[in-house]
Amino acid sequence: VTLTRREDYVAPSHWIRSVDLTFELEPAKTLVISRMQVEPNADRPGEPLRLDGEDITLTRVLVNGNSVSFHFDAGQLVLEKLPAEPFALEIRNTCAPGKNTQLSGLYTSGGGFFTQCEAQGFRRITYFADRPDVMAVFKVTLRADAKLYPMLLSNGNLVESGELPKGRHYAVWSDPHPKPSYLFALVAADLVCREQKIRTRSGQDHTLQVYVRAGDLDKTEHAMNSLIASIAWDEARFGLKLDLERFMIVAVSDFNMGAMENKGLNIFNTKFVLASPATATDIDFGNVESVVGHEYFHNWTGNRITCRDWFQLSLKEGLTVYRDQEFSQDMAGVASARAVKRIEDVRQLRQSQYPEDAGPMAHPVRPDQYQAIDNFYTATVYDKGAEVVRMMATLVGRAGFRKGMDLYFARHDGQAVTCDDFAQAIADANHGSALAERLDTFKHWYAQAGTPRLKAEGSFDADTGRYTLTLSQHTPATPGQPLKQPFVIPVAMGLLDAAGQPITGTDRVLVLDTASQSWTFDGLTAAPVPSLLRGFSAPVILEWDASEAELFTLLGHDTDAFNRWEAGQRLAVQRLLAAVRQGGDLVLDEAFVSALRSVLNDPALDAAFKELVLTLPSEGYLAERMAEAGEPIDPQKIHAARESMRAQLARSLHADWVTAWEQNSQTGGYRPDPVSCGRRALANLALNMLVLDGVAHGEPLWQGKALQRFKDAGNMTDRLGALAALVHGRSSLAGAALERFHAMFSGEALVIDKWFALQATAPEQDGQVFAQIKVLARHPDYSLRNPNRARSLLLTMTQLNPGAFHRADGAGYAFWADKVQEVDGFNPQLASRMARALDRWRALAEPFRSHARTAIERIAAKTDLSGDTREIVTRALA
Ligand code: B3K
Ligand code: ZN
Repeated sequence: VTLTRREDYVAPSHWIRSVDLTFELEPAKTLVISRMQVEPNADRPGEPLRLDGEDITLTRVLVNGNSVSFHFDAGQLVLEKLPAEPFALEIRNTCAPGKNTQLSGLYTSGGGFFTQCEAQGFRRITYFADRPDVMAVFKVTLRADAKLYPMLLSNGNLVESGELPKGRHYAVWSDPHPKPSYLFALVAADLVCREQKIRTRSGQDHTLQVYVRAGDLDKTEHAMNSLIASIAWDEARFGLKLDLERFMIVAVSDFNMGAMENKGLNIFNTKFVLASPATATDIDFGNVESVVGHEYFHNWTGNRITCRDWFQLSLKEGLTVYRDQEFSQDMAGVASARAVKRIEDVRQLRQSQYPEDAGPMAHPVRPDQYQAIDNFYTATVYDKGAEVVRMMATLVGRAGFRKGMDLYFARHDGQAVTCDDFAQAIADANHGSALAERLDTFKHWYAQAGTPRLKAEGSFDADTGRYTLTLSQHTPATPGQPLKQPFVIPVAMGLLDAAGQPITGTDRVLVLDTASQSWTFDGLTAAPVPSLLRGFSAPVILEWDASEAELFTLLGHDTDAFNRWEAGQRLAVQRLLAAVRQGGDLVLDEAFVSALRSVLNDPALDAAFKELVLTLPSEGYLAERMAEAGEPIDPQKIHAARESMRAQLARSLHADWVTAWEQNSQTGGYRPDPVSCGRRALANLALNMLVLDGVAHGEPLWQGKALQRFKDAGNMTDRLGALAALVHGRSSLAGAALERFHAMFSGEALVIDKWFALQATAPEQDGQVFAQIKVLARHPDYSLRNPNRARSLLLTMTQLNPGAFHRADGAGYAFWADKVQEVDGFNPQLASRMARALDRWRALAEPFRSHARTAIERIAAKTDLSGDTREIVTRALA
């Protein structure tokens, strides 16, 4: 096991200035010829050239046309006694794309060839200095059977194409922009394309193309529109223009993650390209827009300016997530829709990043070491990284952030740089700002893992009319980092009076940069209600002993939509955890119910926001809250308490759910805009509650209505929502509806994924859901080989259905361990992702904890376990 350390970074011994690649494409054996112009690094004269290679067969090495001696060391090809002047290096090797089940490097999917090179897939194609600080100009010749692979694509511009003997053809592509090897891509497949010519604001002409399989063309309009919108947005908001004549997106159904930003040739998981009203939900439409945006925005933040080394991954990922979040907010438009998107992003951060930061995989946004870099494409690097960028933007203001970005590009365009370079540019463009004044302290966000606890205490002195707010911070130890320095925490806040009205002049952004600090507010006539951390201005855990009255005031009146939602969640969490602790029944109080009723019936609020407020905190979120309080997590007690609260809200708000359904269930012709998406979401929640209540009380009315809705639905959001109401409500009508759904969409892989996932999220009762998941794992349509399908059942269960996964008999863990072992045999990246499911095992109560340890140990005992999965289980058991 080798550990790579950030502090060991050294510049490369040689630069590779250009690469001319020729591929003779065959599934069983592809020949690769690589002709490189190599230049010794003047700072490291006389050093050997070490080239990375993995699972490929070397056939020839020529330096300036002559054969040379070489040897292998630690998996690298080592060339010694090389010329001191620039030289030509030619390498020939073969690889076997048809046998590449890892989906990293060059592989086949659905009869075509596709690549995935980030982070270290290029070395599985040919020998190369496979590191992001080596940037070369690529020219690529593809040769393949013309019938089987009519489309031959690579990065940049098509310069030549034509016929070859024996039914083959070729294409030559040239990319003028120097790039690291991880941004290389090729596609050779039988695809069709939607094309659109555009002229941008600045008057440049471009050709945009979305390539898919023949039957999928009618599902590409939304991706194309999202791409056009992304191009316009980046130019308008950041002054960043498309620098290529042609920009292509290709969809592939076997893909380890979401999508990949290869220069000019983005390759996407079909899940984030294909969308039609009949097959995709509102959430899918939103995801397509944000992922298309994300990959497009990488063209500047990632491709034009890339990472010096993989420890700097958040340089491009944190920044690009921030950019795609802002894009989606701008697309949503009005303030209330922006707030909904912000709440969803924060919910995601807390659901996935907070547990990561509290568990064995905790690492800084800029990690210090790794065994397998693929394990560090994490919620911390992406989502917490985006929060770090967002805090910078808060500290320098919107215009200041734009100035900082401009300076970043002016300084570093065409370079491979570090997170320090980015932060420095933002600070240097904003002298005297709250960021520039404390940049070194701010950068602890890059270096220290763990979620800070922000404690807030207020006191009011009636004699002087002064309110004092004291903020203090503390960050728990994480693996390898026992002691933490204080962070710079921007706390957006304001004060409300007891009636919930904002107190003029109290809105501000406090900047806490020490262990503890106080602020005063004068001229008050009564104790105010503080609204703290508005818009979730920092990725911390706010420890604030709010009274029930304060929370009700915030829920009912705060001007900040995020904190209104947050107050509702806190009220729910307090009740749920009290029930878990007492082990007794949960009896909902009228105050809480009527506060939720007011939100549900408030004509001034958006449906989307109502749906968020009325959705209870997830079981995973509740588990983390228990762990934060130092209490062992009992997933079954949490599940029982939450189910009980859902049932009571279904009952006590029955009339209000009916109204919500009646007002929101007809949205007319399908459009995925924020208003109609919000209405569909609320209608689906209402239907879910009404069916739940109907089943509980033996009333068939709403089950029948749900079935009718399922049959009549004009779009997938309504159809799946109705089906979910039946399945999640355990209606006796669910089985037949599921069968019908399966038959309706048998040719639609992405919809069949939903069919598996829906059943994997059904609320557990007496082990029936887990039993059904095991049955589904043997369904003829189920397969671990396709990552989307594998995830639809397994990751859905482990991440979203704690009640089914965490069983007192440990059978859920044993099932998981079997599947992780199996997948590890052919796709280590997918296996190591799945292996993260029990990261938090130490926080579990008995008997879960002991069963979990046994299951992890069983995975660890597999002798030929991949390096990726080994890193995960070793850290879990450490
Ligand atoms: N940069 C890719 C992720 C690559 C993951 C490699 N294991 C997608 C993205 O973040 O845009
Ligand atoms: Zn990215």
